[in-house]
Amino acid sequence: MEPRWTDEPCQAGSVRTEALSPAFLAGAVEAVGRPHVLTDPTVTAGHGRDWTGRFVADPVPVLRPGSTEEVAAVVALARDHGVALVPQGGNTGLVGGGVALDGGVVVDLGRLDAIGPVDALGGQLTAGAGATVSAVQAAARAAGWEYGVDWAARDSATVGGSVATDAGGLRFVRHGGTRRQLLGVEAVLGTGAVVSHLPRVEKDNTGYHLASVLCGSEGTLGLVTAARLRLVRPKGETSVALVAFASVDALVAAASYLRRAADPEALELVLADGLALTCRKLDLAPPALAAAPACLLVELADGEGGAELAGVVGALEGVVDAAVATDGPGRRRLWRYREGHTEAIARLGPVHKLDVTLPHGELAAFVHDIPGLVAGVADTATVWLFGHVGDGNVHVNVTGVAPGDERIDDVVLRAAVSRGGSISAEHGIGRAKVRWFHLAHTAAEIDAMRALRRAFDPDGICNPGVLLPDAV
Ligand code: 2HG
Ligand code: ZN
Repeated sequence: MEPRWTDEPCQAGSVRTEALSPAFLAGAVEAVGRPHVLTDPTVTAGHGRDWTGRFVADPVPVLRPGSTEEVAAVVALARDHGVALVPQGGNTGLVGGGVALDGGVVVDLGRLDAIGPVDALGGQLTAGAGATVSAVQAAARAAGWEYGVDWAARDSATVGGSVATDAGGLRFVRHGGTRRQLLGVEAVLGTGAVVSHLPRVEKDNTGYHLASVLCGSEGTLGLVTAARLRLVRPKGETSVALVAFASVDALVAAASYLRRAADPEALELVLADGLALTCRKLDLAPPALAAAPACLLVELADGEGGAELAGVVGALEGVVDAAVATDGPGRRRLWRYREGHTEAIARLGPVHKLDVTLPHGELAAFVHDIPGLVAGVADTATVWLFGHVGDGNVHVNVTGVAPGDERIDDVVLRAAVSRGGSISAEHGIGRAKVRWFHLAHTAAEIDAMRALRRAFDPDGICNPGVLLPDAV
């Protein structure tokens, strides 16, 4: 099914209106309790729009289960009535995967926000799907550990969403993404079965790792209700540098050198235009740096109050200037230039977000080519590039074009693939990239995924229209 874009009128009588039937709603009230069945469009509107502003759904009921048993009751009800379930956490998704564009109901898992005790010896905890990433980080820190996954939406984004999309984030270069932290999950599958494997042991190779299968499945196999997460050692004192480079090529070479020669906590790319926009839109004083086309943000464990990082930066080639911060406020100020990009760009209107990864050797050429390639298909477009250079992950944001203008997506995704890259690094496929999924996998792989989906969700109620090209 084609996504409906914000500039297209809504069709009356869209699919799966059974969700609005009195019998379904009465069942929903029985399953989760009357206060947790939201049907007033003024209340549910926020659940129908994701962070791109590009995917906007007609209002649908929102169900708010408060336990795994209630989620199971919702799945049973949905199977009986043939109603699609769209799981939602903090609704910070960027690919239209968490909004009910094709109707059905939204299942808001925010009430499942309990965080269990930290196993302080083993470095693990169990978090409900609705726990925010920042709440997990705080619980880990309070017990002398750290959670290895982090990104700007940490206060809204949830564990469930992070598992569903295999979210990557700002620390991937150091700790990997969500899948690498995931020891086990509890979930209600589309079959209605509750699977709960939340092991207290780190090494556990007992057969299929269902947690890995569900991780990145974007709600198409079932609804994740809790996750057992591995914690990492605290990063201790760090210093942050914003390093201005004479060219993107020099910056990419420096990032590669730093991955080999140091142990960076983060390696992030910002370009001059994105930096200027972020300062303008968020009212930030620009960094005290000489003008340069590109900056690398480096965070490094630094027991010497900045001296270690200064030494490392001093060894890099192509550096024009650098600002180093060693205290909390200074570090946060430098990070804001990078983390503020999404918010600043959102103020320009709906955004095409293409979250691609490139082999490291192709990254600089890709960054050079993209503005010209996009201008070739839409001369009103403005391209914003930033991202996790340490992982080869560039966020291509395009503004100034219609939300439904897929020529933009097409040219960017094909450019990434033609250079050996991936069409999705960390945001997922959602509805936004279904059309290009075949660029990422062979027909045999897609068939295997479809078979898996049929086994987990025989009635096709789990986030239909998302991830795989055809309906199951
Ligand atoms: C980030 O790295 C997020 O800040 C969002 O993945 C990227 O807004 C985006 O395109
Ligand atoms: Zn990112």
